Amino acid sequence: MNELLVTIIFITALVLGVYWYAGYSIRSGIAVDENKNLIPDSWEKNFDWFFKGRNMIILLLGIIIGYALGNILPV
Ligand SMILES: [Ca+2]
Repeated sequence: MNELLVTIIFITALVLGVYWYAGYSIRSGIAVDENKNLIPDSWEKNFDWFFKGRNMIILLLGIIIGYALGNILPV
């Protein structure tokens, strides 16, 4: 169970890192964002769902972490 939690936290950090990098790359001019929707245009074609579902994905990861913690920590 502990390995599962570490894996989930790692995945969450990775996902948040990608969201952060998307914003960072636009602000710093590494990526082009012609339509100003804060998604690098080169990512939009393939990873549109990843940004559209952003709130849902973060919520889901939070629930999974909470659930895993609830199973690990003694009550
Ligand atoms: Ca864009």
